[in-house]
Amino acid sequence: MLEKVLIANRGEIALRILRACKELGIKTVAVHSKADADLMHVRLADETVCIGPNNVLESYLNIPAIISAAEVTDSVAIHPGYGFLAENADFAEQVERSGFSFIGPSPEVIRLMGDKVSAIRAMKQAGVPTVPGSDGPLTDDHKHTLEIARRIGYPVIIKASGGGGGRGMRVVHREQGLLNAIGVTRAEAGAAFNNDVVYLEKFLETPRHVEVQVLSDGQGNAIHLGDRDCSLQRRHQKVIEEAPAPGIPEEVRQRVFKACTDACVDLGYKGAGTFEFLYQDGEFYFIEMNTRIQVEHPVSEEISGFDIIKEQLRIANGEPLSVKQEDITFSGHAIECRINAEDAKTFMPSPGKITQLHMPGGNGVRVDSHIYQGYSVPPYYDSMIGKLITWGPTRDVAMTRMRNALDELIIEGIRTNIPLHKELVRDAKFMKGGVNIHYLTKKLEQDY
Ligand code: MV4
Repeated sequence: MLEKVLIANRGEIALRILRACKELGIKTVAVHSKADADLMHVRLADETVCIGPNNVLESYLNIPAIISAAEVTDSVAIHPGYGFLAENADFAEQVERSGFSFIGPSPEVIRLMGDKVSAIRAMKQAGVPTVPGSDGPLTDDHKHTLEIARRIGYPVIIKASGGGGGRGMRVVHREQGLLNAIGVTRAEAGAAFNNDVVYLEKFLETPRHVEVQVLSDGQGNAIHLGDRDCSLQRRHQKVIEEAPAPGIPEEVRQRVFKACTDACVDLGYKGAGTFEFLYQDGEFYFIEMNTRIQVEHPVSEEISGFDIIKEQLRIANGEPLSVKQEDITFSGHAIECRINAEDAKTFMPSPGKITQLHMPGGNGVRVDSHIYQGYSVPPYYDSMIGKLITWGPTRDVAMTRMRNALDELIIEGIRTNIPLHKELVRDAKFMKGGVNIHYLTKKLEQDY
């Protein structure tokens, strides 16, 4: 097995990776900013290195500092977690050039998927269903562009190839607005991503966000761990996720799962990955692929009984997948509430000291969190302080367990979004299942 892994992240995911390493007998190195010396995983790691000041640019995004830390500790591999450098192809390349394993796909595949035009082209080629669109960059042939949009039909959406995750997009409802919207999106994309390539898709008005978790060993084997519904979101920040996605016909799901695993084999994909789809009117449409572990991976683990992070570590060690698809059996339903240190109504961050803490428990309850009583949530980083995950044999039981677990959860000293979650798990339409990506925004504009 890998001898020693450097965890290039912080918070709950750093602790999650540390736990997986410990289960596999791998030594751990925690790297942290000045403000993060008292993180839980830093206490538990075999070795720790302070890589810089509070500012993320000088710490968690500081590539030379992270690689130096790997060198001085004799680490053999680096796990990037999510966010920060997780999908930075240049980082993956420098990690490998310095003689360490990057726990994730090759720099080439990260780069391919980071460019949305090339990602969509590769997926379409591999047989994954995509959104009707320009199938490539828009050119300065305006007449041709107008023809493409007219063929697809309005509304259309202009997207930056270097964007993703909701950055660099513009919806166009009529032909009169198209060319101007393309110009503006192109200029913004050039400034934001140093890449002014834009493309066009049919704009789907009421889709759900459904994604497929995959694992592949880069040796011709790929499996899926089913789907997740992440439609409950606000400003591209997911709030509650669940697995499986409710109410999708079994043949449709199995068809998209097969397309995803086939695409992994096609790409020579290595590691964990997520295919993001929009799902509307019974059809899946690929939009992006994430080449990292995701925040919401626990709901897939809960319905499959499979540890995704441990498998990432085995794959990085050069092992073939430890299971075949037939060995994975799906059972029941899982829901995840992201717990944030923020005001439940204004969404303003609320850093500070946690003075009282009580974690819920019992059958089917999982808490992935690094917080403890007396811990101070620093103001410099993402406000997510943990995830509450429940499993049940049915969606109703998982939902009931989530209501009960949220009622047991006590965090004092800071404001949290727990009151919002308590409201959402009692919302009749959410409880029914299958709400679309606009549901939460609309609900927040009205009551609550
Ligand atoms: C879309 C779309 C509708 N039609 N593409 C936003 C994030 C990025 N991953 C893609 N996004 C969207 N692409 C077409 N052709 C609507 C969105 C979208 C969205 C997607 C998933 C989750 C939340 C969203 C919120 C607003 C818009």
